[in-house]
Amino acid sequence: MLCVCPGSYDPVTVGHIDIIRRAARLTDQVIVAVVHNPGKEGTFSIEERVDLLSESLADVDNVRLDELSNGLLTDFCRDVGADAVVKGLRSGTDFSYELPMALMNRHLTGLETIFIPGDPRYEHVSSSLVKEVARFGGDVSGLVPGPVLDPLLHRLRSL
Ligand code: COD
Repeated sequence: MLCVCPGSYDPVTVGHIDIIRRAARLTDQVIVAVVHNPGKEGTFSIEERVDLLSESLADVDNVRLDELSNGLLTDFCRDVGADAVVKGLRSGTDFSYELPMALMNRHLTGLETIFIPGDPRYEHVSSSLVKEVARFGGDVSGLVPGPVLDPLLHRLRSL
């Protein structure tokens, strides 16, 4: 089975990594698709996000990285031959956000979405909160993978 884990990953957090690693244990191959949101200026470029993910997942054999710019996830999944999308759920709020997308993707091409419950240890972890805490000097070590910490602090200092 081939699954796609799509997201903004700006930057990748320990919550994302937990879901991707668990998806990789359940399936033959995982493609992590870094999605470019045309309406949103990112903290990291798509290429930088791919590099940080790649370093953070270097020990997982059946994961590869790809980019999705300006297109539908359903088209991307059809092109790579994916069987399903895998998403992490932290809370009911995540579910309310994710369910309409899952239903729309199924409506468009029949693409199924598999939800994995997030590890409660990372329930409070999101890319946006990590950036906010780091920007104001809070300790975010342990919330992002090792390879992300220095580039994140460096980038936020230069903004
Ligand atoms: N624990 C568990 N799961 C987590 C955690 C955590 N701490 N943090 C994040 N996650 C999960 C999220 O719930 C999500 O499933 C995934 O990780 C990625 O999260 P983000 O925040 O990096 O990415 P999003 O939510 O911005 O990604 C949205 C997409 C880019 C996937 C979506 O907009 C999309 O599919 N866009 C492509 C265009 C398209 O097809 N649009 C129509 C959709 S119907």
